[in-house]
Amino acid sequence: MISRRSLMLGSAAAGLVSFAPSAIGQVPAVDTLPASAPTRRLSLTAQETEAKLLGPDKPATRHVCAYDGELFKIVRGRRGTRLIVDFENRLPDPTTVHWHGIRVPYLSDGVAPLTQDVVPPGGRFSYNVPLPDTGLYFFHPHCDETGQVGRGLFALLVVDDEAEDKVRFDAECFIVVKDWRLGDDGQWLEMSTEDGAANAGTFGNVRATNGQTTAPRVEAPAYGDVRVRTIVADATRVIDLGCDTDDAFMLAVDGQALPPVPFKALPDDVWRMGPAMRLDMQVRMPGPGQEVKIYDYRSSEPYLLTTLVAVDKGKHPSPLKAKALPPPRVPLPDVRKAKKLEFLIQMAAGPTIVSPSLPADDPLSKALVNSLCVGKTTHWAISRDSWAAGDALRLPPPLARLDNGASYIVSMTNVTKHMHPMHLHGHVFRVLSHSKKPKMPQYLADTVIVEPNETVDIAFKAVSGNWVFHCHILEHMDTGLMGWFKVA
Ligand SMILES: [Cu+2]
Repeated sequence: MISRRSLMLGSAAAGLVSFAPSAIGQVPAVDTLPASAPTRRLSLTAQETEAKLLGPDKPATRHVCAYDGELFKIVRGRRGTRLIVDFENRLPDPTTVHWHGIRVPYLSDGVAPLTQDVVPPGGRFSYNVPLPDTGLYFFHPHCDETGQVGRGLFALLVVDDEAEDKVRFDAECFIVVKDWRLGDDGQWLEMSTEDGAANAGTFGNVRATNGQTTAPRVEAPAYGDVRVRTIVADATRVIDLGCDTDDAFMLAVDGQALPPVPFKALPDDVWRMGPAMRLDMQVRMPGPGQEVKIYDYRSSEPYLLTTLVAVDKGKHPSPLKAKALPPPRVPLPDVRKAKKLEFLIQMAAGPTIVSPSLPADDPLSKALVNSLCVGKTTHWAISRDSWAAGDALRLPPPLARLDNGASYIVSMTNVTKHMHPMHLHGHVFRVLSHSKKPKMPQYLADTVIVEPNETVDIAFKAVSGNWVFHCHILEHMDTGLMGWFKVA
């Protein structure tokens, strides 16, 4: 398989496309752990493999992408430790690694060209990944993300710590929502379509949980409490997560604990999750032989994600009690002193897109994005500015220049017909309000859905770095729905 990108990489290597992140203007990088923090070295490769994605008796799929050749890999680390990740790209295409939701120094954020150049085939890059916060995270490429994540390139990163260990669960269960785009012959279909990119995204035609086309059945102790940890790793799909028992609580959003919320207290008894969003929940198991079913209720027919099967492990019925996780340790914004920035999420309107002009000596006015990591066309914009795409390879100016340590409210209004899960790199933000959902609990997150005709306000304490802010429906990002903040 020779892709457009590998052909283009030939030109890049020949110097026809040249760009170094240094031209953007580097700012001080902030490390979120002390230099004395214990360090663990981790080798990581991105590589191709084969897998039977359609089922055991169906043809195997070639050119599956996976870290260390292992689909749905789970990496676990202790809070307060630092991972030094020696990454090697064994794919035939350039790539990078982005540590989603982890507060890394921005030079390890994995965004070409803002924080690093692409890692070419055969290339290496060392990432400094401090783990200052517990929770469920993941990592994935930030170059040709639609194609590479679409073919399986991501892994879960679970950060545990002693305070959390004390909140004992009887079992832990992971639900990874990730569909495939495959023909009957088991080979990949085109990951992106023009129609999808300009609308809700291109959906997978084979639904799967943890890579399996039939919902996993997971045994758990009868009368026990299961920690169910769900992530939407799909590029497109938005789910309404819920279950068929009232004995369930929401414990953490995007890894950040909140006071437990009973599912039955949520609007429609579900939690809406778009691409990249995570949820930790507690489910109380019924008696031996009985089941709890976890569904995506957004499908026309509820789609079964996982069945928990209660097995007798000698536990007896006990009063239901929510298991609160230790509170988050992320820096919180001072909302009263925060400066408010307002943005529109909109369709790109071709020639009407204008960028504020920059002084001619500003390096940004010359900065070009490496064409390897951008989409073919532009459909979307943030306040009239689109990320580079197609032949328009100029890096847009920052959405705003922010001060390190200052608090900001970012108010996003979605004037499109589609929802957009917006992700801010390098920060965990407080979700202040959803204009269409006044009864939402208070929570922290790194990705938040903005519904059509909705305004969502988030607040955060800015950390020095060049940080992108984008829609996590990957085709929307590839076709313009990305901007960046310069924090210095
Ligand atoms: Cu979007």
